[in-house]
Amino acid sequence: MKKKHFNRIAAAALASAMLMSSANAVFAADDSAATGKVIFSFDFEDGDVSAFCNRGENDTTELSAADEGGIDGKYLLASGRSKEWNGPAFRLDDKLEPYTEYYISAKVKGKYYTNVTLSNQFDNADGVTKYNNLLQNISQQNYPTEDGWVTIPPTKISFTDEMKNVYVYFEGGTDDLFIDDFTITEVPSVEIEQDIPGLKDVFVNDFKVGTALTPAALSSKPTMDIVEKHFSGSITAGNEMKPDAVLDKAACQAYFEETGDDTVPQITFGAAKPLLNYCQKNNIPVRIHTLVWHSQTPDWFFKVGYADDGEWVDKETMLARMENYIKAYFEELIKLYPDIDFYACDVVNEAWNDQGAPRNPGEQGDHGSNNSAWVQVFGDNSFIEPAFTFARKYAPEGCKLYYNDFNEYMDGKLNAIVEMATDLKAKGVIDGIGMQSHLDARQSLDSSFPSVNMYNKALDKYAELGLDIQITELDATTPENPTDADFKVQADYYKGIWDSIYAHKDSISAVIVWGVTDDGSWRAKKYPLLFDADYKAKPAFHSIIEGHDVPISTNPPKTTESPVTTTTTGDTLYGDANCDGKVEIADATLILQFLTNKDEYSLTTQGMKNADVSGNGDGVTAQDALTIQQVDAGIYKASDLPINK
Ligand code: 9MR
Repeated sequence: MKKKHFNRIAAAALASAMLMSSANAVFAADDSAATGKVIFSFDFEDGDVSAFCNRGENDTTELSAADEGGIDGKYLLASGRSKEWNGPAFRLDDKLEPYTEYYISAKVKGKYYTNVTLSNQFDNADGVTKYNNLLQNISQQNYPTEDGWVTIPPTKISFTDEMKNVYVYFEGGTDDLFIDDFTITEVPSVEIEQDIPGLKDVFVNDFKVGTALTPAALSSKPTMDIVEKHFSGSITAGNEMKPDAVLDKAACQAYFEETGDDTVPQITFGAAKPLLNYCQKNNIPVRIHTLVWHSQTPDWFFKVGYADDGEWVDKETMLARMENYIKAYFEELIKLYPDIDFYACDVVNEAWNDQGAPRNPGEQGDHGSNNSAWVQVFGDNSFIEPAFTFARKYAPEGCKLYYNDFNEYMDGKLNAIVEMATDLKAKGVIDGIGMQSHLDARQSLDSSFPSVNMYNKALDKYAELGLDIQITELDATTPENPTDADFKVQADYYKGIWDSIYAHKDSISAVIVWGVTDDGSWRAKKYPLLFDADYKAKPAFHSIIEGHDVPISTNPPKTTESPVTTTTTGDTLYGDANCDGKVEIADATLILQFLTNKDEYSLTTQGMKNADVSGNGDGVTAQDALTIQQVDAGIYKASDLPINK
């Protein structure tokens, strides 16, 4: 990479011009089909490491450009690291665009035993600093090396506009780290299919069609294009509105210490905010998932003093905690998002086992554990009714209340749900049943489970209750390593299930598919969704709309973001250095290329005029390229050009 032409060009041209980033980062002109356009590339040959920093006051890392032991000239040396978490770090949100996917790649060298992690740090919407690992176990053992230099494969990163102080950093061990060829490229954008109808539009007169999302999806444009076109009837937060995401342990304990009252749980929607902001902005109704569940609910919630090692509280205390939790949950949602249509809420989730009995008492344990701390404290499933009663009391108007479960077609569970729902209906506290519908398409339609017939019978039973039904988490797996034939069975199975849903449409108000593309599913290995990892509609998608009227999409086909255009003065389109009628990054690139190598790159006379956007009248300079880049970054409007007239 070091030898590539673009690096030298840009390094030279930008040495005086890169005000936007604090360093002479390389704003490159390379367009590679595999990894996308190069946005920054540092080879450190100019000795400048100022774009990198350590991780704050307590990080002892010192950064310098060194050349002893490098692959090819200089590199970034991170020395004096006294803690595993010490940097180096590189800030992203002041240089890159939110909602855009980038690849980070680099070469790293440590000791032969060093295990590096590429991590990400950011402040969330509540100003709380969060961390996550992008790539772990980067070591000489695990990745190809040249003389001990480990080549990190392009690793995806993206962020939303609510995330501030977004950094990527290298951590691991306390030895010196060497970094070279640190490169950021833009993941090539993908257009979703426009010649298929929006799923939500096909069934617009029948039921809402929606999906589940986690915040990471928000920064994937093609994913969100699919959401907008097909699933914008309803959004469920995949994890962020569950008790473990909402309950704030430190705040619970602090409140208890301050007041002596341990029945007023403290909550936060920090994790859900990016999703809820998206729904608010796009006017998308939200399903709340979920209030009372045995899983993804911390044990300390049920313990004296909210302490991990505390005793279980008594039933009375837990009832008070439950009421105050549900009250705070709804009050906070209404306060934060008065405009969102919270139209449905899973009040209680998965309380009955397949045989129709309560779960076992006990701590939560591993995922999939049958234990329930609710049963531990209440002795049985008698926590269900108060949960609904409190939800009815505090839920916003129009928010329907559901009992939600999987394997909802198994006889034992089905009967228990019907009995419970009949009672709750008589008490006026339940509105519907959520059928999760995590289904399995197998080798043949006959061996798929549940059979379409079994599923259809369950729908009949729930419909007979006179309550609403929502299909809340639909997915249907293929076998592992599926063949085309398996995808065909999956399509036929989906059609059978969907037709059965459609036949009950008078009792069904929403159908939610549990995820957007197969690779993002919780059962990714078995390709259970309607869109593949390349954002293409699968046979299953086509099968479920077959036979239905296909409306003209209410969303006009979306194209990639329209390039910025400027006002013109005579024939001059300021910023349009390459005279293609648009002002975009390519114009800045051409200016830099032109400045560094006029033999290879030229500007037309009109291009020269168009390019002179900064300090207008002083000819074409690197400052002009920077100004166009700043337009692209939203710092200036295109209509502001030329600046400094
Ligand atoms: O989709 C969720 C996945 O990201 C979590 O790892 C998992 C952990 O419990 O929960 C998944 O969602 C579950 C939902 O909340 C309830 N029904 C089963 C879903 C799949 O496990």
